[in-house]
Amino acid sequence: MKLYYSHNLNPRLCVAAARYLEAPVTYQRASPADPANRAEFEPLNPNCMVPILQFADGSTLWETDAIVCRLAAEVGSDFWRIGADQPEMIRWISWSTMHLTRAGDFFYFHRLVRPLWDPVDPPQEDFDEQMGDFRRFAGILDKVLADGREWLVGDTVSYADFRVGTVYPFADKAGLPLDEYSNVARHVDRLNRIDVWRDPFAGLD
Ligand SMILES: N[C@@H](CCC(=O)N[C@@H](CS)C(=O)NCC(=O)O)C(=O)O
Repeated sequence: MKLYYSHNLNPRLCVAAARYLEAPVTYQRASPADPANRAEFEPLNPNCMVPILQFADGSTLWETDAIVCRLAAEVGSDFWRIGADQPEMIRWISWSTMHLTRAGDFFYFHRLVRPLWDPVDPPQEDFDEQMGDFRRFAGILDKVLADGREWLVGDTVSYADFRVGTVYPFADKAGLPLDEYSNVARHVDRLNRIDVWRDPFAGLD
């Protein structure tokens, strides 16, 4: 299997998870957003985005969560929870996507990505509104983690932690005030103790 990736938000998460799982994939750096590469990537993923997992027969699976689900099944890991813990993990995946990461992604995009080609910021009110959302959801996560738990689902790290942590590695550069939420900051530290989370691209392009 081949995993196409870039260094951006979701592919970073996917590469970290694949490496954590020690999944049997080869890694291929890609720039699907480059107009010159559209014809190559549109058949692989109609969204023209990475990550993309390609199988030996040429077929593909796209979307980070689906790829991690597939790779965890491949290696038989409970990093992707099954059974009674699965709804709880799905809850955090959904919550991250719809709430914390959605608000954080606004800052990731407008502070790190969009300025590469467009210098014009959206109105300040947009930043204020998104920061209000980000703080609200970071506060909710902080309260959940205040019970002293190390990980979000059970006693070991799961994909719930990786998904909720999607924007953590970019927080400083994106100006996300995670360090003001002490329990979230501890979650950030715990994830950073995992080598492949801290540096998923070690040895890769
Ligand atoms: N919902 C998709 C989102 C994928 C996505 O947004 N990919 C972006 C990076 S975060 C992308 O391919 N951008 C072009 C690039 O990185 O070259 C997923 O979770 O995998």
